[in-house]
Amino acid sequence: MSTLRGALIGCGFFAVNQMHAWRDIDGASIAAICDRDPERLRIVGDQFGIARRYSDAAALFANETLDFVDIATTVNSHRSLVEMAADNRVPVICQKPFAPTLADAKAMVKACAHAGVPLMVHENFRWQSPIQAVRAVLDSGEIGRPFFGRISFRSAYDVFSGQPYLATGKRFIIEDLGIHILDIARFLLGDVSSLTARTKRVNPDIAGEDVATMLMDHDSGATSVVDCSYATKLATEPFPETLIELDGSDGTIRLAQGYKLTVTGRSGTSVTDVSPPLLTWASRPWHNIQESVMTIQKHWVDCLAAGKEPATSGADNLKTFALVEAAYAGAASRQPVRIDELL
Ligand code: NAD
Ligand code: 89V
Repeated sequence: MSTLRGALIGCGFFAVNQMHAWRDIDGASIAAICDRDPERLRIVGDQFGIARRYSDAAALFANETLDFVDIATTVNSHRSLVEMAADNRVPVICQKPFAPTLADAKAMVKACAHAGVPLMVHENFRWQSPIQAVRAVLDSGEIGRPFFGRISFRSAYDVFSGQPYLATGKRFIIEDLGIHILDIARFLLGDVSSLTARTKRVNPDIAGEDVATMLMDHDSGATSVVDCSYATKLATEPFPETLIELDGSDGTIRLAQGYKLTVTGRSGTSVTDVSPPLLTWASRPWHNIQESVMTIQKHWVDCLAAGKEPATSGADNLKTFALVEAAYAGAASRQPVRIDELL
């Protein structure tokens, strides 16, 4: 397979993980980088030995011949950059949250479809190996037909020191973190028909909500609860683990803190350690997320090579993004929200 020539736009806090992963992936490499902050451009360029550096994305597209572009900027720049990639006929990966609004997200999907350009959202949590392990048990039929799920992320980890912008936005936990957990719920239990939500702000020093509880009806008939909190102080801090309970007609799955997977089903009970590997460049507790960055980027390379739509394509992500919009609307109105009316 020939090596795909990529560029990265946005050299901030999280992009460093993406750069490490690109360095380790066969079949793709980053030839050029772009950031409007010269200091970030210098730091990432020097760390990864990238000489071709741009402060302006338009100049990057004008001067480089690219097989793909990886957008790792924060949300407000996503639409203009994705549309720029589409105009230049360059396949594009865009970090989550895909867009500030569902209307923007739909426009981005349309622009890429119109240009015939593949589009993947870097929605990586479903690619974490413990989550994939849960999905494999479901697919094996061991617990029968799932009728209930609880997908939970509760923590008091200081995310604001690495990502200060998270403290200032009107929207916080649902837009930034809940989006991952809602995507996991879709990944495990299928698409959603309606959602009811409640939110709270416990931390007085931030602008947005830091607690959210969502109840969802899935098309499959299953019911799920997705609960997220950054105001939950526990004896052992679980960040960034997603905990899962699934009840099926023939058994149960429990993914508990410490990456302990307990399955009770047709063949009895098994307990497995599904801890993610610690990649050479990774560090605890982020290694779970870091491994999923590697996996999703490999998936992109495989899909581009095979001409296949990525699992977390722009079109797929609209269905996750609709849950975010529904959660904010439903928390404000205190009414259930129908998802098909948003899509
Ligand atoms: P950051 O602010 O540290 O980095 C963003 C960088 O983009 C900055 O260096 C900024 O100068 C640059 N930038 C912004 N607009 C630009 C433009 N138009 N052209 C060129 N450069 C531009 O932010 P971050 O914490 O790295 O987050 C980036 C994205 O990654 C966000 O969307 C965030 O939600 C997401 N994120 C994802 C995960 C995950 O697990 N998937 C984890 C953390 C952050
Ligand atoms: O994954 C993310 O988007 C991160 C964090 C895990 C801190 O919420 O912002």
